[in-house]
Amino acid sequence: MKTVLNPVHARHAASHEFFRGRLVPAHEIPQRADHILAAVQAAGLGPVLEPVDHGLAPIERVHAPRYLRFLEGAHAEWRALGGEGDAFPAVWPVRTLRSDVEPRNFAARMGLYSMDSGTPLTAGSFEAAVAGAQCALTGLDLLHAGERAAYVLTRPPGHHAGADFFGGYCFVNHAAVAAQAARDAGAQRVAILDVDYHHGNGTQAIFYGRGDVFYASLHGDPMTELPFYLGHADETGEGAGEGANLNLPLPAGTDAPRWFAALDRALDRLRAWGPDLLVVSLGVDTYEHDPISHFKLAESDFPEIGRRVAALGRPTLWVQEGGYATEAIGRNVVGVLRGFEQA
Ligand code: OKP
Ligand code: ZN
Repeated sequence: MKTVLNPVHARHAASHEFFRGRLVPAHEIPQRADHILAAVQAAGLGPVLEPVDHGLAPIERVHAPRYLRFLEGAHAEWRALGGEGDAFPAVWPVRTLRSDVEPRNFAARMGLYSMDSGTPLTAGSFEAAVAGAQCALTGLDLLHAGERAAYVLTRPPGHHAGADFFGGYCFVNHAAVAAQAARDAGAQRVAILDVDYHHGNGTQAIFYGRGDVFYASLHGDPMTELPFYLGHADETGEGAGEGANLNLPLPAGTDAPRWFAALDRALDRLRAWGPDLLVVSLGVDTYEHDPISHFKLAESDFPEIGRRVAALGRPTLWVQEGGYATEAIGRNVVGVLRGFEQA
């Protein structure tokens, strides 16, 4: 399997994140991708390619142009106002406040375009995230050229990013950009399977009213896990999208037998729906030793994910999302991909 590596991922390098009122060392760090790359090479998974630049147009098919413009200049604005280090939002337009008017004040715009204070915005965040989307688009090109699968090795992750907001460590929704680009290239039905520990609220919201892109996710129950305000089982899509969204929230402590039972439910639905192409949001923060998550998959369980996804028999784009046990992340990711290849 070919890997498309984001060559500028390390330009997004947060030193700290907020956790229980304190700044603690960031979890979402460049070393994550370094460990994955080392494992890809050690396993001889296949060639590692650079992305081809597809420009901003395919990203604007998913993200609001005014959001992207804000993101591009946000860190410079923060610095110009005397902000030090990474930028964080402090105020949000919650219920009864207006989000249709874009304020001039910088802090107000930070809040308008974000979901949480847990996502440090650094000088290179925009560049790294946009390059991640280019990797996803390049991976899609590989499928169009006849590859059975491709792996997009990028960070920061993407599935929490909505059409016009960042959050949950995410800025640009790479999986959504790829799914939309696949539709624009002629695929009639695209499925996104999200196996990250967290619900991909951004991806779900982007396609919620559409019947041409199915979003299926198994994840930590939002009653206790980020993104908290989306990801419940009763969210089944709306309008033309009714029936094209599947959420399988699972309790903390979920072990491999129960997790794979949920994966099979999701795969059964996708099989019945019949996608032309599959995008997998591949988070491995379901790992038992992940520092911020609470599922119980062992390293030896990850290849089985690849095997079961392979049984769907669709061209598959694997897009990297979470996974914060940095030392193990490479083995877990490559385990999935080799399981797929050997199936
Ligand atoms: C992104 B992805 C710990 C709180 C963590 C953010 C989690 C984002 C996960 N300090 N909050 O879905 O892996
Ligand atoms: Zn996650």
